[in-house]
Amino acid sequence: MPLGVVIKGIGGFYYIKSPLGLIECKARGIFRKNDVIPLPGDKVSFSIVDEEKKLGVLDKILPRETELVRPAVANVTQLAIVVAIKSPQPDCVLLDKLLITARIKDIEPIILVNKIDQDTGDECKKFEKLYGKTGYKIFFLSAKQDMGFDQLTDMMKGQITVFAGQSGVGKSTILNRIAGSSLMKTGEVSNKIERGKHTTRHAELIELSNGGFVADTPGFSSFELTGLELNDLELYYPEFQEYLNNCRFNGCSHINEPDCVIKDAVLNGGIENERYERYIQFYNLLKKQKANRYRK
Ligand SMILES: Nc1nc2c(ncn2[C@@H]2O[C@H](COP(=O)(O)OP(=O)(O)OP(=O)(O)O)[C@@H](O)[C@H]2O)c(=O)[nH]1
Ligand SMILES: [Mg+2]
Ligand SMILES: [Zn+2]
Repeated sequence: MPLGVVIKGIGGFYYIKSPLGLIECKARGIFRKNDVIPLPGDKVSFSIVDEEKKLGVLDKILPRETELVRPAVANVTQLAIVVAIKSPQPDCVLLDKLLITARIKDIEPIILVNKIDQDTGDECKKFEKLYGKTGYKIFFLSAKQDMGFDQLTDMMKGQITVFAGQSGVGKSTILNRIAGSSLMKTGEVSNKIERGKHTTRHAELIELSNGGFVADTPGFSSFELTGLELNDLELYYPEFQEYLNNCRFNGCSHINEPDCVIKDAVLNGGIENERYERYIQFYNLLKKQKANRYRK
């Protein structure tokens, strides 16, 4: 049975990119019966029904390695979190939540700082200082002036990358620039799916000429941190790791306890104060969530 990757699902049809071309498939009834919905990014096996018209039936979904809920995409390997350097002002609460969420789901985050053409002072430097210690890859871009794209496009190679972030930061503009030349080459996809006719409520993977897949998402402003235990929050801060386990108290929350190496590191500049402040904010939020869970 041939194998392929679901690019998009719409109205009960699934478009599967495969060595045989783009195949339009219906899913077998068993999926609906079991309440399983094939997602973009799913690796699947299918059977050909009409070779000429490239029609088939989606038979089986291979086990998912990762699963994002919003957007609903399977097997995402990379989350590109986009902020604008100045307008709109970076929402670092959202950024930090997205960084944590990516790691919870075993997806590698990268940070894209867009609109650097609007940096009139030292905003980029400030951002670099604030997030450099996380060790996450940071790309400084201007989608408008086509700056910073060679390296970024290389990062998409062999990955399934989802773009996320606030509204208006330039996600779609960046994606169009990255996909630009390859959008032509994937004309096969555009004709068949009639790109643009449907509003993008459903995620769609776009294939790049270097073999990577990318997906856009509409901007959003906030979401709840879930899927982690209160005491594990510290594990999602890469710059905390070298200090952990050296506090006086086991299970130190790094907030009010004495002899806390995390607090020391914040004072000594080993950890950025702003990142730490948001850690406290998230810690308290998770604590409240936990209390509410027990009350119910
Ligand atoms: N100055 C400047 N403007 C940019 C740049 N990139 C995008 N823009 C502009 O920013 C605005 C928003 O860009 P979009 O690509 O629509 O932003 P988005 O993140 O997709 O927004 P949503 O789809 O609402 O989430 C548009 O007017 C773009 O032209 C840039 O590098 N510099
Ligand atoms: Mg957009
Ligand atoms: Zn501590």
